[in-house]
Amino acid sequence: MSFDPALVSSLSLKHPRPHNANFVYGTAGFRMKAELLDSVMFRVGILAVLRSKKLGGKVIGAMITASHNPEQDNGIKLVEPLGEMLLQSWEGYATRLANAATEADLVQAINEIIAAEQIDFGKLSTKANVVCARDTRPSGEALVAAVKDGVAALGGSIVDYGFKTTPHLHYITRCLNTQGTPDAYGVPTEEGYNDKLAAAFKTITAGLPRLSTLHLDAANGIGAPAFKKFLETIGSEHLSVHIVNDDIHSKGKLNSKCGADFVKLYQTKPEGLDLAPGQRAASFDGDADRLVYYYIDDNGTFKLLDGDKIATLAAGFIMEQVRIAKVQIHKPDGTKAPLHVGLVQTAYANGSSTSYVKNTLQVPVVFTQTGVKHLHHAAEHFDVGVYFEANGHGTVLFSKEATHAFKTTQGSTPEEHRALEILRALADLINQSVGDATSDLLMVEAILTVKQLSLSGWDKAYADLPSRQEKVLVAQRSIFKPINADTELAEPLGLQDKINQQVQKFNKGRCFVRPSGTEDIVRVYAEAETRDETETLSQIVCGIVFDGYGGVGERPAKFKKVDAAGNVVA
Ligand code: 16G
Ligand code: MG
Repeated sequence: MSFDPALVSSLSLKHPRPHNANFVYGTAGFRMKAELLDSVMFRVGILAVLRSKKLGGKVIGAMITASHNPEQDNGIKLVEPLGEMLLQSWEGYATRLANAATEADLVQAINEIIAAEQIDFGKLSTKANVVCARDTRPSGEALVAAVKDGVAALGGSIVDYGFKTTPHLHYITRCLNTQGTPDAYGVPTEEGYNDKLAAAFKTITAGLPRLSTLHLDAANGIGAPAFKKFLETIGSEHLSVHIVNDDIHSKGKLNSKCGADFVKLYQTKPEGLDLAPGQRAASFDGDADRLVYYYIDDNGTFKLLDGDKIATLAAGFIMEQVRIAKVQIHKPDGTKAPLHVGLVQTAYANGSSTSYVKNTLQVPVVFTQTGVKHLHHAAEHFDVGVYFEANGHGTVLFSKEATHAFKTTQGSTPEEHRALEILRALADLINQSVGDATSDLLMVEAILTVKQLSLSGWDKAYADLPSRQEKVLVAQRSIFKPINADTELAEPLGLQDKINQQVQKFNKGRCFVRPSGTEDIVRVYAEAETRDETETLSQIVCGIVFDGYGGVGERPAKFKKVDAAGNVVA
């Protein structure tokens, strides 16, 4: 026997599994009401050890957060050695461990994983290493203790980094695993992170006139203290940010009527922020991995600059610098080739942004399923892979060849030197391991500073099509089977035809239905040429789903009714 089943059992008894619970490791790990999570945390601790052992003792991250969810929720996700999300083929093991019904079944599940993955558990040289951190949720402390017990149950070691943003933990994990190698990513501390980003930001913006103050809504979450520390590091002469919604101590404030998710969903400014026309503002979500910008225009209209706008700003700017610097990739056969720039979006990307990227920027667009891991992997296929979800989660990935080319290209004019300097600094400024609100904010501020661009100036690139997102409560969301990067449904049979029949009645109409991976609902996204058309399309499809596919609870009056021929009757 390669581990001590008695130890696993005795520690597991301290973290009993709730009866009748069914846990699924979903898009963003386990996420639910915090009171249900104790046993899950313990078992994820076990899984982290197994993953580390499988990878020869590499450090695995465990982040305890429920992101933009309300304060009573919590969750956990594991981080791979280079900062990516847990390998998808291991998600099933997470689910298996979490649902093991008894201590004996848990021990059996561990043995199954060891066998399936051929983990040499007894090998003493591969000590398992785990690092963990948590956001500001009050439930976090006890849940961290449960993770530690899980790690201890299999004899692994764990270092607790305390309160950190999700991107901090991804960064730290990557730094720890690359220390002392040619791919060394940085000093594995929050201070190391702040120093690295501050230096890169200063390089890009040196000598340029400063932008006006940015008002930052930190969602009353971990982003508030984290960004304050960053501002102390960089100094107010380099960056002027005024943080609001920074109350991490009062109960119930986290993500409540504030934060990136709230602003994106309701297309309105958060509570706690007085926004005057012309002022610049941005929001983080509760664990500081999402970012959206916004402002009030001269007509008093709220204008959102979401993940699509951030992606297009970044892609356009990087392409411009690459062009100026005349950077080329050195191929293994000795020839040179232009950098391959690409953009990754999901079905939630506004149709206007996709047209702008394809037609104006002339950059190829790839669509993936919702969920950062899918976008991240697709972006890895480019030399410069820009990926963002419309909700503000994303980053830019540079291939090894691209970073090498930035470093080795010798510019011959001052313009070329400057563009190369910017590209090198961008590769440091942009978090390569995961979408990161702090790093993304600095990237946007740096680009806007170089271009001396206002938010309305940035916004002019293209006009969003009106869009609408609705939730429909259904009895069983698992009957909805999305295909084609979530843009269509294979099942329930016939539903997609009904949606298509409606969509073609609307100018620039687009609509899709997908089951949420984080909430027990189905989401309906609609887009059309005008706000009224968008609204109508949305309510028709919501009605079709609710009436024909298991809607539960009170039927929202705004949902429209259609007859068998697809005509709206009410
Ligand atoms: C999670 C995902 C996010 C995705 C969202 C979709 C990560 C780290 N986060 O928050 O990328 O947009 O889920 O939620 O993967 P939904 O399935 O409820 O629409
Ligand atoms: Mg988040």
